Amino acid sequence: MRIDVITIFPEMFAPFLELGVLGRGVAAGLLDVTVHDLRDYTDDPHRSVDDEPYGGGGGMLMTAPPWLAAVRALSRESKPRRILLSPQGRRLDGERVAELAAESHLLLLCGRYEGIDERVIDRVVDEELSIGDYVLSGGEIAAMVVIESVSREIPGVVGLPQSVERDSFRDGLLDFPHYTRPSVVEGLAVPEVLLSGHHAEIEAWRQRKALEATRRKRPDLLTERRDAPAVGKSPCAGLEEEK
Ligand code: 4GX
Repeated sequence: MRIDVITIFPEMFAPFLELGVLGRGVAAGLLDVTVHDLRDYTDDPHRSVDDEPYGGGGGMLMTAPPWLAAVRALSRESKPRRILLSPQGRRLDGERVAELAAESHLLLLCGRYEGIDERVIDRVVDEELSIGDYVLSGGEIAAMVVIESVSREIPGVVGLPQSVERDSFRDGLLDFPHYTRPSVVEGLAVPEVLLSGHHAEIEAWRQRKALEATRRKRPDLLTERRDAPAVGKSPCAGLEEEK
């Protein structure tokens, strides 16, 4: 997959693209991420990208011409899905992440200031995407969230496929609790079943704990599931009430 990013702060992306799981995926050529400086697409000596809003109101807006030039320049060889990170966008979730991972080319637009001239959205944006209902100072961190979550869906990026399958949300449930050495921490022992070597019992315990955790911490996930079982036949039915 090819991903291009447009930003006035390309330096923000360097360690993010070099380190960890994503760094390995990039180094292995499983995804090809290029970060572009919006100012390279200006044509004035000051390389300016902002101006005052028509109608007043204070703050600054990003002007349209550099964005139009940058997006068109990066859409030459292939037609990318052009995504503006914005609190006005549709909210990102695991389903959208999987859909985006099926694209061959993404172009992520990272705005700053009070936003971008609306005509950029009219002309060269396919969709607006939000990572959540809070306000960031720019789209860069949101773009990193998109890149990291999407890259994990590309085969080979995450080491063991079973790590991806087991992750939270994969089957619509939160993760079960995990334990490693030492076997006792401040008087808290590892649950006996995990030391038993009974793989079927361990699997059943993990499934039950995942359901319990979901019901306690994120009950909305159980009612929102598209394949949610009918009321009364819920996977949580019969679970002991816990504090
Ligand atoms: N999920 N922001 C973008 C500037 C801006 C505003 C409007 C384009 C249009 C955000 C979020 C987010 C803050 C990034 C405002 N650019 N992005 N920025 N939440 O809060 O994605």
